[in-house]
Amino acid sequence: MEKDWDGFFARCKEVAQAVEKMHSPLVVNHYDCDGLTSGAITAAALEKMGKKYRIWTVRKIDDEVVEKLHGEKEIIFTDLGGGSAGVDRLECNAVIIDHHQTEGRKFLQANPHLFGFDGGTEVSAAGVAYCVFRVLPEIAIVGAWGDVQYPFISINKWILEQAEKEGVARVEKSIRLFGRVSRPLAQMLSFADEPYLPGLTGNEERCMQFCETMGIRLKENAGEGAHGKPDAAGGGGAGTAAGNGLSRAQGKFDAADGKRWRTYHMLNDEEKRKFVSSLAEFLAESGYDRKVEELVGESYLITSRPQESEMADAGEFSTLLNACGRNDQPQLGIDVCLGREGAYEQARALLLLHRKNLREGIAFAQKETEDFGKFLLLDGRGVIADGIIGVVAGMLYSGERKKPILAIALDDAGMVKISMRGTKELVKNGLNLGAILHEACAAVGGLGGGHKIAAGGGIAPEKLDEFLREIGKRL
Ligand SMILES: [Mn+2]
Repeated sequence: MEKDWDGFFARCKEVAQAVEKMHSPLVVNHYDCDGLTSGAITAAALEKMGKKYRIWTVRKIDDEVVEKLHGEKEIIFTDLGGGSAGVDRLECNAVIIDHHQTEGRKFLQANPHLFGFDGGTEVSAAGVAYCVFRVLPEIAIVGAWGDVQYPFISINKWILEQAEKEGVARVEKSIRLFGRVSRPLAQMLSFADEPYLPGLTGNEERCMQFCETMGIRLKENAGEGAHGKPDAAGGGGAGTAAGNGLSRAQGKFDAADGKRWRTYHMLNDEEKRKFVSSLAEFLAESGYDRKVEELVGESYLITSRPQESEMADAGEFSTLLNACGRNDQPQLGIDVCLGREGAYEQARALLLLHRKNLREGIAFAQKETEDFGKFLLLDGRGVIADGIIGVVAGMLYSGERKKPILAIALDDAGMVKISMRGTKELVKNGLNLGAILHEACAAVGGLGGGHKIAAGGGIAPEKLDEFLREIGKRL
């Protein structure tokens, strides 16, 4: 199918007009980063229209959720609904803003798949919500990052251009390590796992030496530096295991001398260049066979938010929101997107807890993941929370694997939650996890679906063996 830009935007406009006619809709959104951001964009639009609204964040659309929605008069679904036949049973005025694979529903739906675009790579639900409502483009960028859609192409790129025009975001070629904004330089290096830095990852002492050798200062006086104002983010005290002062600092002040640890984001342009080229050189000398280009990539800076908080970088902002959604505090994440007072500080505290849970989950996964022939199996039942099992599977899953990974956990109701992750390479060779999981779950009376590269579902615990056979048959 040809990409139909005009058709897509015309549909978005239709959805906006339908929402304008609503009186006090219920927004039903998904609980991940893209779900929270698409919900927040919708909420901001409704506030601008002066409408009353409520938000209900859910993990998936199942019979129970559909049952609870009976009696609602007006519903706006975001980041879900497009793939759920159950939605068609509702008798109400509803619109769907989604980017998951869909064959269309009985309700009016803005979805890139209906117009020849790939919702897995070209636009997220937050992006579709922006195309509908035209507010908070920078939040749409965060949503797309959360759904791993970088580097931006197609509709995502168009949204980025709108954000740049409004002066709320900026693209930068930057080092591709997590923590550019929130971690002290040496800690950013020592925590690097994608790409893994031989000789540096896991060795904070050596990372500090590395920075000192190239003449980049690790600390500066408060008030100094690129952004020139004291840290707006508030308290430190993050704590990785027992480490030294640096580990506990998390981009904040060192209690010993009152100076502040510098982050990559605080370096000037010349220092940034030096940092990247020295790192490339160091890795070449240690026999690292990857290309230097892999160390740098596009990052998306959110210029409308405090520059020394996680919110300054789309990647770190999305991690902050995932921490909210996956720890049962979706409203907090939405409040952060909407810039509500005090929300960021609370979200950051949750993020620290979330990181601890992830570290423990990954440590377990590294030991316990089994090879099941056609796929890898991570059985996290009773150990890893269902809210983070997909993230753990994704983080564990470096791009070089030859097989998809299937991770399972138990939800509150004792059902088995399933997360599958593939690689771009596997998808290029024809893998469609969304379709496979949809079929295999349906074969055992469960529900599943999603994207080609990442999908999820749920089944009854006694059906697990049968389900694993169904998956094996289809891979
Ligand atoms: Mn999404």
